Amino acid sequence: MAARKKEPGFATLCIHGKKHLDKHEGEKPIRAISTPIFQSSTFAFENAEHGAAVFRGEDASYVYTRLGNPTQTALEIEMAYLEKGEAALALASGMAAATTAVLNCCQVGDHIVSGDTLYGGTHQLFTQTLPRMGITVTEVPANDPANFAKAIKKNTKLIYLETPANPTLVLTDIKAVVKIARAKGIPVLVDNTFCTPYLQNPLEMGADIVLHSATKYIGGHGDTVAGILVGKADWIMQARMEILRDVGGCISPFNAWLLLRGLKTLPVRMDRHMANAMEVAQFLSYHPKVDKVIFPGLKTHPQHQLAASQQRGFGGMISFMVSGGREGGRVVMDNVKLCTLAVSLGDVDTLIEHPATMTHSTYNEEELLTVGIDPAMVRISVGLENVEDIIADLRQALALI
Ligand code: LCS
Repeated sequence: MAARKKEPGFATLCIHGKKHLDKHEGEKPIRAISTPIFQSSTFAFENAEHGAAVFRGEDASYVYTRLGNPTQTALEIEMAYLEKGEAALALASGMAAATTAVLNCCQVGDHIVSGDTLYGGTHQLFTQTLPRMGITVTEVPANDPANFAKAIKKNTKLIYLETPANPTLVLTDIKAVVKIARAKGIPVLVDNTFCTPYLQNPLEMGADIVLHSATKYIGGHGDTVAGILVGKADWIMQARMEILRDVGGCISPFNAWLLLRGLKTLPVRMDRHMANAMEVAQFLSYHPKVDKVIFPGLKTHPQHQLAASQQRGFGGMISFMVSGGREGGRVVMDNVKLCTLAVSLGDVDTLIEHPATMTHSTYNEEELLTVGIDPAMVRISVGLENVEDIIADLRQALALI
């Protein structure tokens, strides 16, 4: 019997990709090791009939970078492959990806059910902007799948999950929610930003759409803003040819290239983020000035078992509450020297921020308390520095409380 061809490992795929778009017609054959940046807004037609055929949809040649560009395509092929989906669409930001996904699923009069802890920008989209367009959203505690079942209405057209959620690190049991949604024919979207495809593949668990703020771990170096959607080929085609075409949130070729470069080191970076985060979480959990540490890798996390079974690792994000409440948190954030006080996450640098007044200031006081974003909560995106240096920095800042 012929041996089954073994799939290359994740790290190999991140570096070598599924397809290389690096062969050019030139004076000499070229095989670049890095995908070229096609820094071109438009693409020439061979003749008038060729152009007309492209616009009739009979020829798939590149037309215009808002609709597609070879560097974007290389990224989309790679992301679809890593997320085990049929196709992907690269966009200008994670929020462009969220808006594109919602508009591709819903119209006026439709309804979405989502978890109640989301990135603050997504919460604002759901509670302010979409209702103005006649799309309503019910946000429910995401740790119990039954809450999603209860909130579904006749006009529900999308279930939107963020797991682990920003910044409370609440997990949602993807398979359980998919089961509920399937019975009603409702698509499930999972924002996989915190895990990346290295740690979690929601499509393999039955979800229909994966979303990334690629600004974070995919890019990984704090130098670009971008978003990705992965899903069925026809859904992605509609998102590109209707929503992206009309709303216009396309990614630049250069940013697509930065993400391709970021992907090459994704597994190596994630391993180090996770190892560092585990040590930082342990340090914090034994520190006398720290009241509570939220990290899915700690046994004290109420969903530690779900994290261990649903994910292939616990990620690099930690939230913690220091004694002295909000003022204690302020002392830490104002006195760190190595860690940078900044929003965003998933960068090589360790970033520290205050969700209640920064990333999640779109939640009002009551909502913050309901969803568990304590005013004393400090969020840390553990970077790739030597972990002893990160810990020493936090130790000296905590000593000032
Ligand atoms: N989804 C998640 C889970 C996020 O954390 C973010 C941004 C987005 C979507 C939106 O992506 P963007 O448009 O920024 O690429 N989260 C941020 C954060 O926690 N700090 O700054 C941005």
